[in-house]
Amino acid sequence: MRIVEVRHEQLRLPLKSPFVTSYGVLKEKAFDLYLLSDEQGNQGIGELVAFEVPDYIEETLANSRQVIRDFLLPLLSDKEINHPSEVWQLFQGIQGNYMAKSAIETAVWDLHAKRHNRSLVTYFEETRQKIPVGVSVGIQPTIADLLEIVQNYVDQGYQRVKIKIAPTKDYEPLAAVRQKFPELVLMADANSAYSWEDLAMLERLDTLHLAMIEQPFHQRDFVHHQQLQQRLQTPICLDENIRTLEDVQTAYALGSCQSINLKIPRVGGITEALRILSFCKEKKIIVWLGGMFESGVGRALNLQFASQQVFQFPGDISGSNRYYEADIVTEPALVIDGMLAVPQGLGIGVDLNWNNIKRYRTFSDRQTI
Ligand code: OSB
Ligand code: MG
Repeated sequence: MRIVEVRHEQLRLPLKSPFVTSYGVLKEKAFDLYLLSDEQGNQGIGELVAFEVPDYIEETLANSRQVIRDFLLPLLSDKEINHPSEVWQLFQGIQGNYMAKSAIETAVWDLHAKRHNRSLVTYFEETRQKIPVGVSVGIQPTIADLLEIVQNYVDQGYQRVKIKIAPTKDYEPLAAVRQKFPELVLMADANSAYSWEDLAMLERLDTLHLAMIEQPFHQRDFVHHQQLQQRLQTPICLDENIRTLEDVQTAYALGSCQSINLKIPRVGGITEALRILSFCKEKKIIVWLGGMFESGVGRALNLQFASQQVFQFPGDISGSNRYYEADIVTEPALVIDGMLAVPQGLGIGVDLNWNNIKRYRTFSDRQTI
């Protein structure tokens, strides 16, 4: 198979409500789609999820676009690709830029599956048709607001609730949620907002029976996560620290965490995500699938990948209506009894809603490669 044409769509979807984390406020999600065509006219789609501001990790939407245009697409030009994992190999000479690589690599997986009349799940082991889902709740102005929002998600059937924390918005809101929902599978995500000086607060969180505490310290810091894990009963989960299998191996060797938030785009695509998954299985590391406010395209990909049995802990894949009024696929993901169904069609299993793409599009072009 050869990639002969690339269509690039830039979009901007308004969020239903602003999402507040320790690093900032998100009001709308800008993202791009890359539609790759082969010489037979089959088409695969990948979503570029990088944020406009380099606050979560260092990549931005603008620099990912540039890396895709100037370095990644030229590497595909005139190449015969027999299996999508070969793209991972082709991209090895380009350092970092995981989200850029993932946008293209996942499009090739979708394309390969469609070309061979397969659903993406057929490339994975031990898959399920429905997966249990969780939700990530941003920092709220008041504890009353937070309790109301959590109640709302619990009523909708979400099986796990993650709450964003930041200094001064941590123990009290979490304790209030725990008191009102004693049995809830509850966790906190700090997005790197703390340092070792905050040990006393983190030890107080340890009394709340949290399922895990996600990324308390800096995204390059394996050492203090290890020292913290030694002092806490609550499992530490790493998100921003993990870009490659080698990062997971480092965390495992040191004992920096007991759990990994795996995001396909943060590790450069499906091939690397599969390598990480098999290491986690072997070492019995709790692994769950995170999210990046994906549109229906990235969400469909996440659903295909999360269909694997190894994902027992409900991740951050929520119903489309948790994020957006309207989505850009014809059948947006809908939570029923705390579960999302894995789309059944070929490839990632969803079709684009072109009316909505036109409505939210900010730029579009196509090139032959
Ligand atoms: O830290 O997991 C995170 C969203 C964007 C960037 C980073 C994170 C998140 C979330 C929400 O927590 C995940 C989602 O619901 O898509
Ligand atoms: Mg996180």
